[in-house]
Amino acid sequence: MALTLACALLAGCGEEDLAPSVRQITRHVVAPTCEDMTFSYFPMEELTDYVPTCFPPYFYQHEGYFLASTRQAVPRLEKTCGAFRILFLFFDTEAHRDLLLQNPTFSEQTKSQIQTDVRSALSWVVLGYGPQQVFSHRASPPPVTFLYDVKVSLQGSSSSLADEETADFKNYDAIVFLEALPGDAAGSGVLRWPVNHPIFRTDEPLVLRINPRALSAGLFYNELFRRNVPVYLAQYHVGPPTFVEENGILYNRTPITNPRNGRVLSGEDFRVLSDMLNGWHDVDADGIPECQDTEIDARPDNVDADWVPDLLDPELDQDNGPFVWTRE
Ligand SMILES: [Ca+2]
Ligand SMILES: [Ca+2]
Ligand SMILES: [Ca+2]
Repeated sequence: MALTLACALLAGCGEEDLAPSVRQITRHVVAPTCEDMTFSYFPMEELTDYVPTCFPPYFYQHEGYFLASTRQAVPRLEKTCGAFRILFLFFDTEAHRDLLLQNPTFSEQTKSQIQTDVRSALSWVVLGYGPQQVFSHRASPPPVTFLYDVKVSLQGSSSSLADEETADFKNYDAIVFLEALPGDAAGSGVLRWPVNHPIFRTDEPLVLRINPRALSAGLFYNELFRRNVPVYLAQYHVGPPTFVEENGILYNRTPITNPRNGRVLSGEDFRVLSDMLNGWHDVDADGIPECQDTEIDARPDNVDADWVPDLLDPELDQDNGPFVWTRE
């Protein structure tokens, strides 16, 4: 009975052709696959975004990007491991300095230095954003290092940037604009610069925004990495919207189900899924995280040798995972 049940839960159980022992992984970029470069136009609040017609409308149903043909998740950073060169660009206005002074993570010494030498103060702040601090929610950081530059612009906001101020953007993996956001939001995930360019234009720089009042190592992680990949896979079923108040805080507890096995995903499942889609998980337990692993071994708990353990996997005959890492 136990074996029958195990087979019932593992779709593909007993089907040899679904269980290759080793698969080669090749890295690709998204752009070259998108041959149809006709854009649809969507007004999105203050932003204007262009979505190529070869991309699916999943974008509005889920947080994240997916390919229509394979429904693979599409990351927006082209890498999630390795050495990252990041520019913090502060827009030096009185209002933005006031927001910095309200930042609860800054020391009194930093706050007094903000008044006299804001670039130097911010340089000291980001010097403290090492991998241990940025990934403090994990037992150990993934294979990521950071090199930071800090610059100050006398423009009021990123919308007034002159060409000469953006000329060196191409030297960075991402540029963090430190400025106020619409609706007093704390941050926004990465976008291509200029912002009306499509996300897959890999020749354009990536920028993100953080409110100076909210700048912290944790928020920097959230905007650069966590929001870089989908929160859940496009195939999952989203249940009726459910909000629960606990200790005065409203939590979104909408059930998300893996349609293949009926599993309702837990908070821990989502945390692991975010790691997996960023390539930091080690699904075949060979000691090499997926973003550096050139071969994924099939295992009993991952018969299709993709990036997603079968418990969370919506399809055992599909390669589920980000598009930059696909099969030969
Ligand atoms: Ca591995
Ligand atoms: Ca799998
Ligand atoms: Ca799969």
